Amino acid sequence: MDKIQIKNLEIFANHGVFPEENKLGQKFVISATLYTSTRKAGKTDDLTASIHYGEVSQFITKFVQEHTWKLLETVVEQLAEAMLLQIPHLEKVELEIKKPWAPVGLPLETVSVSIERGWHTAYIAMGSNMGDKKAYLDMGVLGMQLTKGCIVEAVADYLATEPYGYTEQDEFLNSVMKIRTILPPHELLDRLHELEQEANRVRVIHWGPRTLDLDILLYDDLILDDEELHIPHIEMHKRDFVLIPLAQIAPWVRHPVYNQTVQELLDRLK
Ligand code: PH2
Ligand code: MG
Ligand code: MG
Repeated sequence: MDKIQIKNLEIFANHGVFPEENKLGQKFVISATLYTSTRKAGKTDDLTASIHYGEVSQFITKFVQEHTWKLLETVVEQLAEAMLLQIPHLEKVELEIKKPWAPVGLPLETVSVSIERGWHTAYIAMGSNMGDKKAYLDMGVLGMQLTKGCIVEAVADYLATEPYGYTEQDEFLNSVMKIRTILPPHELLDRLHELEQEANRVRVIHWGPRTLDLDILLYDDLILDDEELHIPHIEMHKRDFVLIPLAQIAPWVRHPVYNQTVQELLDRLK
């Protein structure tokens, strides 16, 4: 992706673990790489189609001066989040913060912390088979819309489906939403669990009746497997109640393990 770079922006601020650092202040040096498509601005010569590096430099300076944190880690984490939330067209940012006067008492040049943060695209499956099912799916969508760092970009039509797996239960209402998020996978999962709790979900039988079930299907083209999370969702290619709504909003999206599009997976299941 194209990038715009700001190198070695000097800012006098008060971050540090020692109280003297907070009181006296010192020099911080920040470099930022802004990932964005410069194509449109490059063809039209229109600054509003790109990112104004002057304004970003002002933004960084103001932000770093108006807070006081102990750790460089916190400064760059908070700064990256604020930049991604507030700067239009910014897809990803790399930040480095250096402290040339770090009170280490040894002849070093600088200490620094560097991170990379960005926006991701995820698809979330929704299911409900208790109470006012439509209202529960609506709660899932609204809950995501109200989550900081999450934007709901599309919601598939709600679909009534027969229970799959454990069949002695009421029929489901299912859907899938497409979101943009700056949350990493496990933080997104925690947020989905909170929304399930807010919908009064009680886990009784595995795969049993539920007010609201929210599952991560895909997260960019990430493949991740650990105790808590499997991405892509392990069963998604076998479930028409997932593939039908997903194919409505993202037929061309490719499953990173099976290397087939959602439409191909659905056609194969039929
Ligand atoms: N979810 C399950 C198990 N079975 N069947 C349908 N039709 N829809 C679901 O969302 C569903 C299911 C476990 O998450
Ligand atoms: Mg599920
Ligand atoms: Mg679930």
